[in-house]
Order: sequence, then C-alpha cells, then structure tokens
Amino acid sequence: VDFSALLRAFVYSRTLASSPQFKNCAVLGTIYGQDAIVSLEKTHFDLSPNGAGAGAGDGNSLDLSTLIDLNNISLIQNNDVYFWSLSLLNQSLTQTPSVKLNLIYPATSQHIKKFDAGDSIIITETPYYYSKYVKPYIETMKGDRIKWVHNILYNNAESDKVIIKKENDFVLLPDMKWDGKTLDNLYLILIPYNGKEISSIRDIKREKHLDWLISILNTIQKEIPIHYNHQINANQLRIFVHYQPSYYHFHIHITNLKNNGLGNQISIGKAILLQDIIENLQNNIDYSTRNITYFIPENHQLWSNTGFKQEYETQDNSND
Ligand code: M7G
Repeated sequence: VDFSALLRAFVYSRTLASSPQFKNCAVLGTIYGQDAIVSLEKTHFDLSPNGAGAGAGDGNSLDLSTLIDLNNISLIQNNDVYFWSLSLLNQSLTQTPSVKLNLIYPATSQHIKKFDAGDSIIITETPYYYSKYVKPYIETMKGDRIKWVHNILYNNAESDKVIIKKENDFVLLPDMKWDGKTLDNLYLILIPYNGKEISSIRDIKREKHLDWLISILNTIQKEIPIHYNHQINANQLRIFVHYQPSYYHFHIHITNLKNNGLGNQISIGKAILLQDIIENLQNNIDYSTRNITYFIPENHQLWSNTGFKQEYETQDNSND
C-alpha cells in the first residue's frame, strides 16, 4: 500500500477527539469511500544525548538553536522576569519529526466508537454479569478483530521491530502507540502464545498461570533494561494489563513510568499492575470468582448493546 497516497485521499467527516493537554486529535473521514481514522499526536521534546537538541559532540549539552528556529520568534508579552512567545521548531523527519501520524483504514464501527467513546461510568462486574453478558460478548470479539495478534505470533508481522521472540511462549515488541524512539515514552507490548486461551484476566488460573506469570515478569524486568543499554531500569517500568481490554487475546502493556501522557490507558479502573495480579493469585484470589470494578464508556457495545446495562440498572447497584 502507498501510505501517503491513502492520506492524500482522506476526506474529513468529523472530529472524534482532541486534547489540548495531550496535544493530540483524532478525526474521522473517508478514503475511497471507506471510513478512515487519522490520529495525530505532537511529538515529545527529545532531550536525550542523541536527541533533537543535543549539542554536537557533547552528550550533556542542549543547543537551543538546534531545537528551535531562533530567527522565528514572536514575543507575546514580557513582565518582570517572565517572557512568553511563539516560535517554530527545527524539524527533520529522521532526527526531529514533529508529529506521530496514525491511520486506521478501513475503520470499523468499533474502531470509530473507541475514539468516539463519550462519557464513562464505573460499574462492578460480578461473576454472574461476566458469564451472562461479558463472556458471550468476548466470543464475538475474536477472529478478524485480533488478526493483527495472529499476524505477529505466526506470520512475522512487525518482525523487524520484535525485541524478544520466545517460541511457544511470547513475543515482545513495540506497541503501535509508541514512536519507537523516545525512551521517555517507551511503550511495549508482550503477547503470549497461550493468550488464545486467556481472553482476559477472568481466565487466569493460579495452578496454570502463576509460575508462568512470575517468569514473564522476571523476563520483562531483566531483558528490557539490557535491550536499551540500561538507559531504563526495571524499577522505571509500569507493567500492566487492561480490564476491559480492547482485544481479547491476553497481552501485557509495558511503559516508562515517565510516560504520563497515557490518559485512560493507565487509569485506576482500567489498568491492573502485573505485580498485583501475581500477588492476588498467590493469595488465592481468583479473578474468575471476584467482582471487578472498572469504568466503561456509556456507548460501549458490551454495555449498551448486550442487555448488561438494562439488567444492571434494574438491580439498583448503579448508585445514582
Ligand atoms: P488493549 O488493552 O486490548 O486495548 O491493548 P487498548 O487499545 O484499549 O489499550 C491493546 C494494545 O495493543 C494497545 O496498547 C494498542 O496500541 C496495541 N496495538 C493494537 N494494534 C492493532 C496493534 C498492532 O497492530 N501492532 C502493535 N505493535 N500494537 C498494536
């Protein structure tokens, strides 16, 4: 596919999301008549030794004129010791790209909903709700929707970026949310082969998975610092799982603690630390039998289209 030709054919329909805080946006449009989502995120300032503003030959200096076009500054105001202005960045595609651009094409209604989520609410999912509504919903979310996972595990997709591939155990690789460069924003994903049988944490069993999860945690904490030449340490990694995830093939998220531009991805009510999961299993707390509280967008299919919402709200446990 000619990626830039696709982008040139993009016809805007509406804005799905935009955040001045996170300097990002997502817009819906069409490409050759099919839905497409373009998301843009302004890149972080890379002040690492090899980064954008590093002075030539000296890993510890910052050369402002490399980073910013000092011929293009417009002062907005000056008061006492305070100056505020607008300026332009010096940009280059290889060293200092200015924006991360993602495309989903063709986008399904689920993709669109994900960006167009609306407000969320907190709910408590009992094992009863899980078996009646969530489990059947999960079954409908397999197949084509997780083809990309299958491609990574079995068809060498993204193989040039894979960090560790352990046959029959797991593949560790950069998450598509990461630019693959800025270590401060590190975002990796670990996809295990047995994730096929583990749709979510509900399917994790002490007898079957505890020792395996411990070894996965150890591998992550040992191998990632080595891979990045100890520019990041094990105690700077946030290692977690989502409930509900978007994709029901078990996988583990690994991010730099410094990456706090992740919004809901790392919120309480969605992200669960792998260490806490292990701790719970060690204490015989089984995710198949407990209540799990999480937030869910009000127009999420699982909530609004399955009967879950109707029954939940008649049970008078919505606390409103
Ligand atoms: P999730 O918890 O199921 O859903 O995580 P989330 O998207 O709500 O976090 C799936 C993770 O896989 C996310 O962090 C995605 O950015 C990442 N991801 C999704 N896709 C389709 C791909 C892909 O094709 N390649 C890679 N490397 N990562 C992906």
